[in-house]
Amino acid sequence: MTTSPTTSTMALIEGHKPITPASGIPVWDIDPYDVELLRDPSAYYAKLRELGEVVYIPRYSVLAVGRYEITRKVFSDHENFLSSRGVGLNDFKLEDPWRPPSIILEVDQPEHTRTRKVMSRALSPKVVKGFADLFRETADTLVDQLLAKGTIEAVTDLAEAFPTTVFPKAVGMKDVNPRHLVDYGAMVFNAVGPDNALRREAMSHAGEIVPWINAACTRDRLTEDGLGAMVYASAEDGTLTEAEAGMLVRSFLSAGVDTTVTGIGNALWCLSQNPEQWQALKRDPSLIRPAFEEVLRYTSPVHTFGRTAGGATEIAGFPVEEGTKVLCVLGAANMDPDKWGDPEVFRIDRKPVGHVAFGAGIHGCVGQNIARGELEAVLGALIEKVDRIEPAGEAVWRPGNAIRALDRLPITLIPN
Ligand code: OVM
Repeated sequence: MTTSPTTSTMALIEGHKPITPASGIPVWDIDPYDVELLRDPSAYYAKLRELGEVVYIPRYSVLAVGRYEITRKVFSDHENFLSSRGVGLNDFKLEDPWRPPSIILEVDQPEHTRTRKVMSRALSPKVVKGFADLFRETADTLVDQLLAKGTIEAVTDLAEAFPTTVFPKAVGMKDVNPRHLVDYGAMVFNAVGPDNALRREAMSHAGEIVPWINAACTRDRLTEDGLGAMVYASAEDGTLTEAEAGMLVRSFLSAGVDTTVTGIGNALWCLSQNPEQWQALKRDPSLIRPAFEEVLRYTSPVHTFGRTAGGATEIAGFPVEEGTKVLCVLGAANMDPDKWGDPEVFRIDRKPVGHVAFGAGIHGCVGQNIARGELEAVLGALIEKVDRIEPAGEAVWRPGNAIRALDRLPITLIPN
């Protein structure tokens, strides 16, 4: 007897159910996780937007969106497009994820609200303001040291050095290992992609790093005065269990390091490539925050995150079947000329309200205030002490399944 395959017997593609796309959806034979594409995604972004509101990518049997309005709509539609089945290619309903799911990122309503409240209180503007002196003093010291060197490798010397110094202090970590924090970020963000060389290389460190991270999140490894203690205080008042508090501290370590490292590196790249914008920033420090928003729009540190259709739904009028993975290409949306007019121009006074670099909707980055606080400190120290930032060699991008970061950025800092 022959039977048509059912979900339970059918082979999965990258841990999710292969789909039959609705007729009329453009089919695009591309690998969006190809390393060359990831090093320079602009042509991919443009073609993705050009092909249609939504496209089907047979290589991974997924849909993808990249035009601004539809990307924002799908990404923030938490009722139809779930996070609990994973924000990468693996469908957590069909295959066990590589680690216990995050209880804020990888959950839906109503569970999400409870953990989100705890994290947004810990990362509130008021709390972040309390870190302003730590951030600025650290940035001043670091920039002074780097000015003494002159020519630096900005990725390691500044972009990695700053967050791996201040973030563990802000969280109140007793265990310090900058390398492990950076490598864990690489695991977390490459894990949302396919089982390619990038994911495998990142995961090859898991045996050493995962136990270290998990141990660093327990109450006895945290000081009494940091963000970690604030989360554990919610275990005291009955909002969370102690195990859940540990899981939320893990979320700090997952999402708080690689992202800000990338934000700083990308900001230095933008400013070293656009000296007139650097000079404009020096003339008008009130543009520090808008400049960072423009860096986020222009470089989209998190370039792609996914969602999973929880039931039969639609995108732009096309039927979408239950279990469909949808790649939301935030980097493409942030460069959509229909939204931004001249997206290829880096302008620190653009004030790109509505960019999706921090996502959108109920899952929008809960750490965006602290990210802005870190960048304000770094850029503030730089404009005060540095006259010019000059390229000192070739900038090299590092391909990532979710993050677009520099691998090397040689620059020379010329003092005032
Ligand atoms: C988490 C988390 C949150 C945001 C991003 C992220 C994939 C992880 O809660 O672990 O990176």
